This record gives sequence, C-alpha cells and structure tokens, in this order.
Amino acid sequence: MIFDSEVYPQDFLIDLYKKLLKPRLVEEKMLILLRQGKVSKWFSGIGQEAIAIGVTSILNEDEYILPMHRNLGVFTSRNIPLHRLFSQWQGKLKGFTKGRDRSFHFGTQEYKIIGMISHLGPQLGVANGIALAHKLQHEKKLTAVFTGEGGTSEGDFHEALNIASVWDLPVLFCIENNGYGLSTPTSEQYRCEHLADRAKGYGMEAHIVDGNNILEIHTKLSKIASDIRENPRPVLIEFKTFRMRGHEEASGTAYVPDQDLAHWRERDPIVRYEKHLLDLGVLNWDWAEHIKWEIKQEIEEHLSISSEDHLPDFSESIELNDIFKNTENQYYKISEEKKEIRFIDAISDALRLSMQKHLNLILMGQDIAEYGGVFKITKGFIEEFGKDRVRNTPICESGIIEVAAGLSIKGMKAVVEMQFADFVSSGFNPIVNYLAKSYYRWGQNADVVIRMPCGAGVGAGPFHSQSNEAWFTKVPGLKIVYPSNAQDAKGLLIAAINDPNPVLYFEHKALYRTQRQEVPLSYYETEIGKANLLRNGEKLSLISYGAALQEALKIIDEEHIDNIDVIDLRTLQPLDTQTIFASAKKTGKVIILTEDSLIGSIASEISAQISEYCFEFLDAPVLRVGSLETPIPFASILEKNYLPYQRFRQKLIELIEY
Ligand SMILES: Cc1ncc(C[n+]2csc(CCOP(=O)(O)OP(=O)(O)O)c2C)c(N)n1
Repeated sequence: MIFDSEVYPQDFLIDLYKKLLKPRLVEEKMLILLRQGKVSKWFSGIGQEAIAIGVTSILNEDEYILPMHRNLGVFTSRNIPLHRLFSQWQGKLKGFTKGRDRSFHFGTQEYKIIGMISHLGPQLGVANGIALAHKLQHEKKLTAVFTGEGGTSEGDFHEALNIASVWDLPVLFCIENNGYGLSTPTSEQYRCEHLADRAKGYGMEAHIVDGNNILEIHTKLSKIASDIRENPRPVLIEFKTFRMRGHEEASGTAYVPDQDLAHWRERDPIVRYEKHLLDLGVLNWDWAEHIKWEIKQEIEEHLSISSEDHLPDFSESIELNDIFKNTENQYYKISEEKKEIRFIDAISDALRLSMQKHLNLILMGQDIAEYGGVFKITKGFIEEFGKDRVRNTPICESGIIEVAAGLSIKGMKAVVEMQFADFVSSGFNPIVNYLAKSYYRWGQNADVVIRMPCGAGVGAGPFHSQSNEAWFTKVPGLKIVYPSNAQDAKGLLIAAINDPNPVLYFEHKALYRTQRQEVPLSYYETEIGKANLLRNGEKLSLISYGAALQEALKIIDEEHIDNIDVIDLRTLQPLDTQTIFASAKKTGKVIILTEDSLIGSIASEISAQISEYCFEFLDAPVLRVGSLETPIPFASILEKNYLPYQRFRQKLIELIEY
C-alpha cells in the first residue's frame, strides 16, 4: 500500500503526526510525575499509540468510542483539555469523577467517550447497547470498542461478539494484541493462531492489521467504517502490536525477552511514521522539533492549570446524595375504575402501559417475544410493539445487562427479564459493578429495570426457587423493590420503569396466579422507598414482604391475632426506616418474616437497626424468622420444612405471650 501526499493531503498527514505525538509526550511527562508521587498508577500505552489514534481518526465526533487503560490517544484525539485529564489522574475536582475513580475509569458524554470499568470485558457489551440504540433510532453510526488480548478470554467477549452478530450491530471490536496480559504471554492466554480467527465462529467478518502503522490502520479502517455505517454489522479487528513497558509502571518487564523488545522498538509507530513523512518531504526536522516543543508547552501550561485545581472536600451528604439520580415524583391519578386481576396480570399490565408511554423503552429477555416468556407475561407484546422493542436474547445474562447499560447511555430505557431470578448470578458483575456504580462514579445513570421471577413453594428445586434479594440489597446504587400484591406489583413496576436508576424488581412466582385483587385500570405509581402499614395495632409489629407477607396474613387470620401492626416493606432498598422505627417504638415488640435464610438477610439488617435505634422502646428481643441455611430442596416435604412458616407461627405466638 502506498501512502503518499497524493492520497492524503499534507495537513491531514501532519495532523495525524501531532495526534500520535501527543499521548507519547504526555505519558513521558506523567512517568516523571509518577516517580514524584503526584499521579497514581500508570498504564503505559507507549508503542501502541497508533491504534488509539487510528481508530479515533476514522470515527465522526458524534460516534461513541469505548477505550481501555492504554488508550490515552483516544482522549487526546477527542481534544479533551489536558488539564482536565491531569486533574482526573490526581483525583481533583476538575477531572471527570469528583475524585471518586482513578486513571481512565470514567466516561464523558461531552466527548462521546465511555471509559472502562476495571473488569475489562463489560464495555464490549455496553458498546452493543449504544450501537443498538443507534440502529433503533435509525442513525447510521458506528461504535468502536477496545479490549486487550487478555480480555478476550473473559465470557463478556464471547457474549458481546455473539449478540452483536445475531443482532447485526454496527460495532467495531478492536483487539489490541500486545503480547502479554499483565505477565501472561499469549501462549498461555489462547490456542488459536490469531484471535481474528475466532470471528468465523461468530459468523463475523475480521481483519488483522499492523497496529504500529498509523496509515495502514487509518486507510483500512476508514473503508470498513463507511461500509458498516451503510450495512450495519459487527467487525472484529485484531491489531498486532507490543507492550513496551510493564503492565503498570511498578511491575517492570523482566519476563519479556530482550530480543522481543528490540524487535518491536524497531517498529515504534511514531519513529516509523516520522521517518515516512520525512522521506515523503511533507515534514522536516525543524518542523518536527517545533511541533514537539508546542505540545510540551501545552502540557506545561495545562499542568499549571491543574495544579490550581483542588482535591474534593469530604461531605457525607454529598457522597450519599450522589448514589442515585434524582427522581421526579410523578403523582399519576389512580383511576376509580378497578378490575380484579391476578398478580401476574398486574405485571403484564404495567409493562404494556409503560411500553405505550415510553417509546424509548426496550424489553429484552430469553424467549419473551413470540413465545411470550416462560410465564407468558409478554404474550402478545410483539404484535403490539414489534420485534425491535420486544427482543428475544441469546442465553447471556451478562451481555444483555451490558446492552441495557449501553441503551441507557444513549438515552433509552430497558427492562431485562431474568427467566428465573436464580440466573442473575450469570449477570452479577455488570449489575453490581456497572449499573450500580456508574452514576456515583461519573454521573451517568443506568435507566434499567431487571425483572426477577423468584422464590420457593413451587417445587422447583435449588436453581429455580432462590430468594436472592440480599445478594443485592447491600450494593449501594441499586434500588430493590418486592411487591406482595397485585396493586403494588403494577404500581411499583411502573415506578421502577420511570425511575432513571437501576431497579431490581422481585416478583414471587408463587404469587403469580394465587394473589388476585381489585387493581386500578389506570397508569399509576406506587412510590419506591415507602412501606405500607397494612394493619394498625398495638400488640406487636410484624414486618415482611413478598409472598412471605401473604403467608403471614394467612397465619394471623388463622390464629385470630388482631390489634397488631403489619408492615409490608414493598421496597428493600432504600429501606423505609421511618415507618419501621415508628411502629417498633409504638408496639415494643417486633417479628420479621422473610423467605430468605437469615444470615446476611434484609431481615437481619432490619433487626440490627431496630436494636440500635429503638432499644429503649423494646419489650422483647426482636425476632427474625427465615428459611433454613441450606439450598432450597425439591421434594415438597423438604421444601415445606425448609420454608419458615411453621416456625413463624410458633414464634409469633411466643412473642405475643412474651
Ligand atoms: C476481571 C478481571 N480480572 C483480572 C483483572 C486484573 N488485570 C487488570 S489488567 C490485566 C491484564 C489485561 O491484559 P489485556 O487484556 O491483554 O490488556 P493489556 O493490559 O495487555 O493492555 C489483568 C489480569 C481485572 N482487571 N479484571
């Protein structure tokens, strides 16, 4: 391939040269500051700059790019003022995270850069979500995302490529194969000859590109990019390159053979390109020196600006308030007109009304389209809303939750159905690390609801019956709702979908067809974070939620127990401690019933808080009743005794008589 000034104008070639030099010179300066203890950890991209610069160069400014820890060139190419990057790396206020996250772990909508989380792989799926939003909004745009060759061993990589291929998403998946993942050589990372070979298995096009040749990258990728914009599809690019410094600065390169470093030093992308421009006569030494001097001046000026910037002051209320994006309370009028429906119909109704209201709402889940979901909650939805918005997914919980995060970044809303709540363990990482943390880290909310058909009592055994809400109640940044009746099921799901924050919506399967109620026909919200005082009395406080609450009501009626407070929590996070404490202080006796086992459960948390804050008002120990500390057994005699209800009946009577 011949790259001369007839193919590319001189201005373009010089601009590319400046872009290539900038991250190198910034990094050389940072290495000095690192040694002086002024910046934290540093992941060097020296020798790999051509990839970040080349990929950014083929994107339009309004196209998203999702870089990794060695892609400083992406940030400098998008013209982020250097002082903001310097502030970011020092944890100062004019960075992008108010000092809450380090290095390149941030995103910015202003520059259309969505940074990584430490776990490497999840952003591949997030890129899919952004690309899906472009496609659904009929925008001919490309999204580019990076991974190292080490990251390709993660399940996220497989899930993301598979989803992108099945859904024809316009994503450029860029693998920077730089020889080592930390200290692990490629021979211990994978067995195929080239990572690009994997594309065939996903039914995807792939190319191998010299990652140290900026013009080859720009030329090849420009063509591919234009083509993807016209014919949306994913393309995998494997860039062959080398990591010239340690994984991070402290770790060194003792394990890298000297001859490899020498071989790749010869192929340094900047030296090569500079020589090419000098040979072509579009650059001369004086000019090159002047360009370097100018960039160094810019670096010094911006270092001085960021030296004036401040570290954040600590304020507990600011920190706590930044966990969730503000929710505007919308008081929809509840209609007088009601109809008796089942719990499951209420969920379906809430989803249908929400789909009608929010045209940017997408439903995703296994078998939810033509088949209507395993519980038939979305039956008939594709006829009304179409296959674009009611999406069957491959079996890949992580990858789909990441897609939901990407949709939200692009201003859309998503409801993801777990086929059974148990399977959320296969999507745990993006929930607790991506959805939960992104608003606190860099102000990007995750407008995602995850529906969790959960619970026992239906003879479904250890993997289709779990009460796993406590896996999530302790993760700041997630809201957890758990209705016990049809009216709340509808109102809470509508509220969860309106809420711009990530909400896990637990729906107990045993209630689906057993709990029926008069439910308003209209679109209404049940407020998240508000418990419901179902019965009002003096003798004791009974606190519960979900199917356990319904069981408790049956038992108190069978035992003819009256004059007690019954609190239906409805939301487990944020917890309505005001209602709980007021009741505990009034009655002085509290019993908490959960279907979960007790250790680490929300029941244990509530008990601890009541003991701590209401101690002087108590007339008896706070009692908790939950399931056995075993997996959930299948046979009905075992399951019945695993569940807490017989024990609850006894304990309740004991507490009344205490
Ligand atoms: C899920 C996960 N496991 C382990 C790590 C620790 N870790 C950080 S970077 C890295 C190596 C990554 O290698 P690669 O993907 O090839 O990228 P490179 O650093 O070479 O650019 C490892 C093991 C991590 N961040 N996340």
